[in-house]
Amino acid sequence: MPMPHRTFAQVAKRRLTGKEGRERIREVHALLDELPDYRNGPYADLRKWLMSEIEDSRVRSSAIHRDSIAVRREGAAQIALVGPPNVGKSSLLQALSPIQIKTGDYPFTTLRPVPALTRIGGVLVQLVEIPGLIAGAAEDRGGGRALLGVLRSTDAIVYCLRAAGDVHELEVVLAEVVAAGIDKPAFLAATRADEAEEGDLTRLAKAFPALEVVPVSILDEASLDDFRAAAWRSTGLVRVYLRVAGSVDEEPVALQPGATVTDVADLVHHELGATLSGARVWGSSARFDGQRVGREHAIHDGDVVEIVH
Ligand SMILES: Nc1nc2c(ncn2[C@@H]2O[C@H](COP(=O)(O)OP(=O)(O)OP(=O)(O)O)[C@@H](O)[C@H]2O)c(=O)[nH]1
Ligand SMILES: [Mg+2]
Repeated sequence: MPMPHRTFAQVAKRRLTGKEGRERIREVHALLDELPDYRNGPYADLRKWLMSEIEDSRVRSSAIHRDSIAVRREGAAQIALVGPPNVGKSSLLQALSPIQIKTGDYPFTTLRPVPALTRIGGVLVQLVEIPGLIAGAAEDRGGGRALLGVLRSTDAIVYCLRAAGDVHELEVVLAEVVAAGIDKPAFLAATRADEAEEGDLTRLAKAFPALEVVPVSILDEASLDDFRAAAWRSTGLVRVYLRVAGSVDEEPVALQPGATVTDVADLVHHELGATLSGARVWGSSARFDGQRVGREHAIHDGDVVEIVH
């Protein structure tokens, strides 16, 4: 038997008294977990009230947490995941990396940016979940300015929306990003794609014509591979495999778009960059396997490069 709803409300209020910030939000989450899962009636009202408590606490506590929000960059590129709450951002991070992160069937499970390293085609890339960008974020509502600050320094953005979700929810987030003057390479992950209905993807593509739509479900390994590929493309980086004494390294190195053979040599050893005469190249930038090229030859993603002294 669940606790009568009036008693629950009293208990909840008592447990929240005197708690602020993260502590209060943690208590609200604990209460939500204990609340019977009715979709209508007094328990549903309690759920709604608790949800609004989370948002209010976030707004109130943003000032306190403002300076502890920075994310240390790691890996060859940093990609931010943004979107409305509860679309599965944390679940994606969890599916793509070894980190343990809290996920939950309610909004604002994640309260500050969470980084996770993932390996894409042999290169380490940092994904960062940016939680809780709400309407008014660009004016600092909900600590939005600091969250947008993290976004400002990333290399690319993945906008996340449930495939079956309401486009308006993402429009709100996009509007805040635009209002903050942030413009990055981006795509749209249509999350929880296993729950999608016919026509959902077309609907999203129509609503966000500037964004490539990539359906993804944590239950579908192939869709996670598609997500990785899209994430890699969004960085614009190129991968190069070094060939030394006839054998090719398994792990590629990552370079900025437009990188030349000299940049590759620089990565290996700075002096090498100064002294090389050229390289031999296999891959799409070469006209034939092992083509001899000069120092300024621009390499392509996936090329194999052997430095020639
Ligand atoms: N069916 C299905 N459910 C998913 C998928 N990804 C996430 N979920 C569920 O969606 C809910 C929300 O997931 P989270 O990963 O916590 O979402 P979030 O976007 O990080 O949410 P907040 O941090 O609260 O903003 C959880 O109940 C997940 O189990 C998916 O691919 N398919
Ligand atoms: Mg989350």
